[in-house]
Amino acid sequence: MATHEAALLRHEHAVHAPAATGVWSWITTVDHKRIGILYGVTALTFFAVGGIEALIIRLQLARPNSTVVSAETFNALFTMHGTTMVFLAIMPFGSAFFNYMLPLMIGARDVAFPRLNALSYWIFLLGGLFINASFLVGAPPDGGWFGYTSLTLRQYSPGPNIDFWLLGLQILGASSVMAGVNFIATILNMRAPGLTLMRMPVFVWMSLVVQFLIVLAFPPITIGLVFLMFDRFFGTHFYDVAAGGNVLLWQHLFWIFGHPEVYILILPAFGIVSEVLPTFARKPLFGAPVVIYSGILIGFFGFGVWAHHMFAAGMGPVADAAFSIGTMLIAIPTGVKIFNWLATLWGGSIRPTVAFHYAAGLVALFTVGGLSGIMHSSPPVDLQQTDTYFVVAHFHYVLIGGSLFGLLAGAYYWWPKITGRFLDERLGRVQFWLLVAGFNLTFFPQHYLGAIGMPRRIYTYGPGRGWEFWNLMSTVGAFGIGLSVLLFLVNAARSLRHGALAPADPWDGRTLEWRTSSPPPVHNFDAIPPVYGRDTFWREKHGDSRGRKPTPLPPRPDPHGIHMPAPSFWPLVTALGIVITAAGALTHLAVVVLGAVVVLVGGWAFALEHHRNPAHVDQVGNLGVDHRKLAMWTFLGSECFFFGTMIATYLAYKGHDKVGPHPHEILNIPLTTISTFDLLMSSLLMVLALHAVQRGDRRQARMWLFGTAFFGLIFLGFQAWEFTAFVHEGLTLQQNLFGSTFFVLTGFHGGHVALGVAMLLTLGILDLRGKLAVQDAPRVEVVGLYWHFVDVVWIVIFTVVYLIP
Ligand code: HAS
Ligand code: CU
Repeated sequence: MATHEAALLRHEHAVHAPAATGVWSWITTVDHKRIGILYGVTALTFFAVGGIEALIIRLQLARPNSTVVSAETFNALFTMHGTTMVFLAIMPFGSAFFNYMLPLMIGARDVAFPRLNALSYWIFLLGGLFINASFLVGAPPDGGWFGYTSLTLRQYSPGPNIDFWLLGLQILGASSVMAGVNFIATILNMRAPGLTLMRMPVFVWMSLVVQFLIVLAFPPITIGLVFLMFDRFFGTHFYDVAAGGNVLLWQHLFWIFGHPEVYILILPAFGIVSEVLPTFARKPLFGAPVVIYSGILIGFFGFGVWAHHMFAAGMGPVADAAFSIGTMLIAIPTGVKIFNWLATLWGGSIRPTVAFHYAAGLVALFTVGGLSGIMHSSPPVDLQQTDTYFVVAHFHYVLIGGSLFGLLAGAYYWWPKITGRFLDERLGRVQFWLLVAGFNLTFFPQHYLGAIGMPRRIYTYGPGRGWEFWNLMSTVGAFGIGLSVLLFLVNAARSLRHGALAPADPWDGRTLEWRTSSPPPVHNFDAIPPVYGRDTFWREKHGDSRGRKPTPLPPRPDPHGIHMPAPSFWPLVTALGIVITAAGALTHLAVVVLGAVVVLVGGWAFALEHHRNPAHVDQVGNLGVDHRKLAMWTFLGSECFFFGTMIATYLAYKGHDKVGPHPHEILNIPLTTISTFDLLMSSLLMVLALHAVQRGDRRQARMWLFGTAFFGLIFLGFQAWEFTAFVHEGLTLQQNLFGSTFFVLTGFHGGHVALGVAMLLTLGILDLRGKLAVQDAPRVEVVGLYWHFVDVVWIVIFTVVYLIP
């Protein structure tokens, strides 16, 4: 143990080393605060891009028969506007606050996996640039942010436009899931002493719910995109009606993601409002536990209502009724929050700062959008409203009036903490009212336009339908929004130079981030402040409802001293590899191979570096488990949804083939039984390997680790053999639905086995180099968890595909 810690000290930055500066320090940073700033700046930049797209859309629609842009360009504009705003602006704007604030608010020094955190950021940035690079080659995505098939299939969208979109979204999804796993481990496991779950600030809670939504909702859309990719690149039939496919499959997969996504977009804002309103009303949040529970409920219900986006698709009365009721139920936990916020304001002594204005603005404007959502929840009403501007009005009220207002409240609230300077309150107030005016002028008339029949996604309209005036007003309002955003940028730039200096606790705050300097030091807190109730900091300053002040507990110094992780450029290299691979898919196979090599090298360096340089001396956190195990469990939850979606598709398509060969004609059950047995045995070897590492028996550890990998390779050999045999018998990816679903499902499983083998070999090599000691057992355990999981998935696949006739 002693040598292990000495190694740590050698490789990690001493805390009081001066913070590095310059571009290189930002490229290699693993500091959650810097990564948060990177997310924020990137989100603002993409927000400006999406905003310019919106203004061109509004210019085109300002007058009838306008020719500002062509119909094709218009399609690209609304597609890229929606995609950019959702994935590249609002979501990462939330990530900026997760990154910067969550560790501070729970009294941690960083996130659980700082390097993984950097990797998430670089993948996000490069993925966003990748999608936008489509403009440079004149092929921007143009199938809508929802990318409905069949329109997005190769026959109807032959160019690379949709390819940019579907590859870009997969890249962004990977980034989000990694970040989600990281934050779940951080929040659950790295809380300050005494910070029990129910004492966590509501922003932390809402962020936690969001991370679960991300980890569980991204797999279905990823599968949808994988199917689309295979249909477009390899001629499979997932969305091919002529081959027996179902055109609604895409809509289901997209909206199973899409609806939780809207709560991913709104819950961070709800969390921010729950911090800002109590602070500026000088009262505790009314019914804080209820606000937390209702956030969790929104997360749960959010998974059960997706088909309200499909009422017009003809799902039948039973499905319509079920999804309609589910959708209406969501109003209850949401309404609970609204009333709790109002009750918080009731009788408070309010300080109307700009942050407060934005929070209060959310309460009013989000409710308008929420209520129109409830109107769509009734199928007959929705049939009138769907695909009209009424829906456009709905989602801009919730997204701007809700998400953006909440995020701006957070920006004004936390700016002094992040920069050490205040934003100008006077300018902020002008900016606020301009946004309120511009926003309502833009979107309130769209309710009316939709109600009198103006469809969404049309590039122009003829005169004389009564649409001219309100469209013009809407465009005027949009420029008001643009001006307001510009004023925010001016305010930010001025503050960075001349803003008044902010103290540690400028707003008389209640949560832990206000206990450290503004901006905080690299290591966040000199000593982690203890917590003994909700709003501890506030009660220390002002006493409880009877004015009794608790005696502050002394902060507990870190038992091992403070160690911060060292910077690394491997995250950027790995992310580059991913994007090179995607670029290869659009150009040349050689580029794909190059990208894959870069990913492998980056990932490999990442793994070895991680071994030399663990971020935390003590990785066992509040839940009593190692961070890495917690993260792996979370990831496997995500994987369950991944494989679950694929297996469900296989079942849904079973027996729908128009041409043979059929499964029972060619599946070789005896052979697969043997390979299944082989994989099961490998799990046994994995158990032996772990025990050997835990005992410190290096010889045995090596034997069982390589043995497990070897059994995995045998399984892959069987699979390769089986695939070749099928191709000989006439079953290919392109042959029929069975071919498409079979090869993609078992192929992805095989890919997982291959990844597992790679991890096992890495462990084996570490062992050979004498770097797999007893205290590294959790690493082996984590790989073991993955390995067993992949085996269990195979049992399910074997049963479903081979055994059930
Ligand atoms: Fe939505 C479409 C229903 C919340 C975003 N939504 C969209 C789209 C987006 C979006 C982007 O049922 C368009 C996607 C596309 O491109 O096609 N939405 C709801 C409902 C809620 C809701 C019921 N949406 C959001 C949030 C979003 C968002 C949050 C992002 C941030 N939405 C729909 C439906 C569609 C839809 C259909 C499909 C339309 C179509 O045809 O395409 C709820 O979460 C809202 C709950 C909030 C409130 C306000 C506060 C509650 C109070 C309590 C009392 C009120 C009660 C209701 C009890 C309700 C104050 C009484 C009922 C009355 C009518 C008075
Ligand atoms: Cu929805």
